[in-house]
Amino acid sequence: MPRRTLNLGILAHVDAGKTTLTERLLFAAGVIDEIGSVDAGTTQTDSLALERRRGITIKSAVVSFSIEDLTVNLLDTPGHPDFIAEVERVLSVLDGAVLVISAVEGVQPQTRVLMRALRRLRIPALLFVNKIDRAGAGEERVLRAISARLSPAVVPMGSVSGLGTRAAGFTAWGETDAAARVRLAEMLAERDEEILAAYVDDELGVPYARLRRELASQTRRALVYPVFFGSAVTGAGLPELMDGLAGLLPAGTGNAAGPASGRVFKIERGPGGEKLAYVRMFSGTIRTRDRLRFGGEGRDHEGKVTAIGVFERGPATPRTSVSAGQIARLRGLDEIQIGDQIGESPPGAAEPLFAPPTLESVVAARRPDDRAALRVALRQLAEQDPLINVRQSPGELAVSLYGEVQKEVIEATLADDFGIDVTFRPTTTICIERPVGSGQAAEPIGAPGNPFPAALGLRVDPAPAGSGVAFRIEVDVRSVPMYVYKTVGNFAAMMTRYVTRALREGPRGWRVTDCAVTMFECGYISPSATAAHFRKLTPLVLMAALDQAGTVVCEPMIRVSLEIPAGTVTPVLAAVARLGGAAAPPVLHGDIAMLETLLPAARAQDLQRLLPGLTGGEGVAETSFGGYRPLAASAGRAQSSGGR
Ligand SMILES: Nc1nc2c(ncn2[C@@H]2O[C@H](COP(=O)(O)OP(=O)(O)OP(=O)(O)O)[C@@H](O)[C@H]2O)c(=O)[nH]1
Ligand SMILES: [Mg+2]
Repeated sequence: MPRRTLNLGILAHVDAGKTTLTERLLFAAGVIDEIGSVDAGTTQTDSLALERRRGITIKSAVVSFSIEDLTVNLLDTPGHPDFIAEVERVLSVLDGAVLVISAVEGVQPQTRVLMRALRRLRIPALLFVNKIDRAGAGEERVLRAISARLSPAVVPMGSVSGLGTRAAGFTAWGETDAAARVRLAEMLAERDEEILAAYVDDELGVPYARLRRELASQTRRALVYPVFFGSAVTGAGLPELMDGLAGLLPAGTGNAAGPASGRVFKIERGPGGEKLAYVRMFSGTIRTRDRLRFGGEGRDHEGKVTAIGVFERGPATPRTSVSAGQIARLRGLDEIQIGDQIGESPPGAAEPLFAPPTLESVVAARRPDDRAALRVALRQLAEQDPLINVRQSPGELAVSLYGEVQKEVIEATLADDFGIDVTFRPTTTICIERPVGSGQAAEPIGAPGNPFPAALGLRVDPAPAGSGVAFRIEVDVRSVPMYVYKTVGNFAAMMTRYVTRALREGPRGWRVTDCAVTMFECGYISPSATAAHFRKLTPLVLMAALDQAGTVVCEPMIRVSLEIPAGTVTPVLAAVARLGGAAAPPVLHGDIAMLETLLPAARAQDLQRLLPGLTGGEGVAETSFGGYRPLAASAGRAQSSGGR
């Protein structure tokens, strides 16, 4: 019988204990004989020198272990919000997750961000309340916060003894725990008619085995979330959590005979600088020496797999093939990048889950001789790191950023791995441009500005905020050079790619979005017109159309939800006003005040820096992306080449 595989993500707010829990699970499953520690820098995951030095996880990492006939591929993720893009990649390849919550700190801002993502993607998850051995740990308090702030559909799986001491333990409830059984039946009955009918007849009348089956079924459909308690340091609650992994989360064998399809969620360089791609297979089988098609937005490549390492027990083991459900590390695909799809598209191609990076910084080599090397190094980092988006403007290299910690990590990586010392300019905000009106332009064949044997006309219209770019073709198919593009679909795909590329930098120097681009004219002289002519015409025509439409520069906004002591409302509101935000009147819950405000991204960071001082360390800020807002003085036509 083929082994079942569970691809399991470990997610949490920073420092909740993901890496420590990973280590514990590997130990409990017999993969390692000694338990490493994050503080001593000796864990299996967190293997990068920089992670060990800082004691935080920066990159996701994969390790495997077995529970009977089940192989668990565990993906340890970073909790720091600067590395959220790393988590986003991992989410797209998971069968299930463990969301770790500290019993001391309780539900934290990032816990909510991650839970929202799990719910949106309908990823089944177990909640693990960690650190029950630490002074200040809570049980009921944490459960109440979980129900109120994460999901009301949670099922506690047992009770804690010795809370807040080294001897803290967790005991799972069983058939004879009447009160827990009634609560479980009640929760499950909300989503199952049969259980409801039986439960209404007799609270204890539903057979226990039936309840457990229904709990597994509802957990696998991400309708309810079982809650376990324990300690990754002492090992309390670990056997119960492992039973939960094997019994409550979905695991499959997949269709190994189907067409090959997978997704790349991590890229690494091997000791010789060769590229290693971590792929989760959704269907089919890949063998060594197979030629594979892979790519992402606007990229299409082919390459030969030269070696395969499959995750089965601990790190990757050399194998000749990898099949549906498994995770493998592939060698030989030189052009591959993070986020790429292999073969057929896997289900649910990605729409961004989290806010885009709103900050960027110009990076420069300290030694002028390193300039070219820096360009190469950043390109390599961008291939393996979903966070690093490099933008080149004349004479400058800018990287997009989520925050200052990420900046420090990039700086250290460039120094450690590439021997390049860099300086960063102060962080600035990444704006976008939106068209304010409609505009159109055309280059007929033979026009003074058009040296090509091809004609193109494009119109730009504003589209609703957040809608992105839509491209439409409104020309007769007979005006399309079929000898170049073979099919209309192909032509549309290539034109979409040219348009997307041209919109990366608008008249004011920012990415143009929230617009509809319509092609209303097309022509060619056969057989001299080629794809290159349409590619070169597109930015010329589009920029002319955008100049006519006029664009407005918009800055990213962050919604900040604050929970502060009621006594600190006045100074906090004053600070919000100074930073340019307006806040609705605060809502009081006892001695806690809740308020919400919308601030420009850079100002939101200032507020987070000020908050501890303003609230005696008691205030909590939760941030989410609040869309883009026009900069006051920027509407109208472009006057000069740049908005930066
Ligand atoms: N007392 C106690 N300490 C714990 C427990 N789990 C983790 N810790 C400690 O908490 C700190 C953070 O643990 P990590 O495992 O690095 O947390 P993490 O969630 O992986 O952190 P990031 O990956 O950086 O987000 C370390 O000092 C651990 O020793 C626990 O169950 N009990
Ligand atoms: Mg970690």
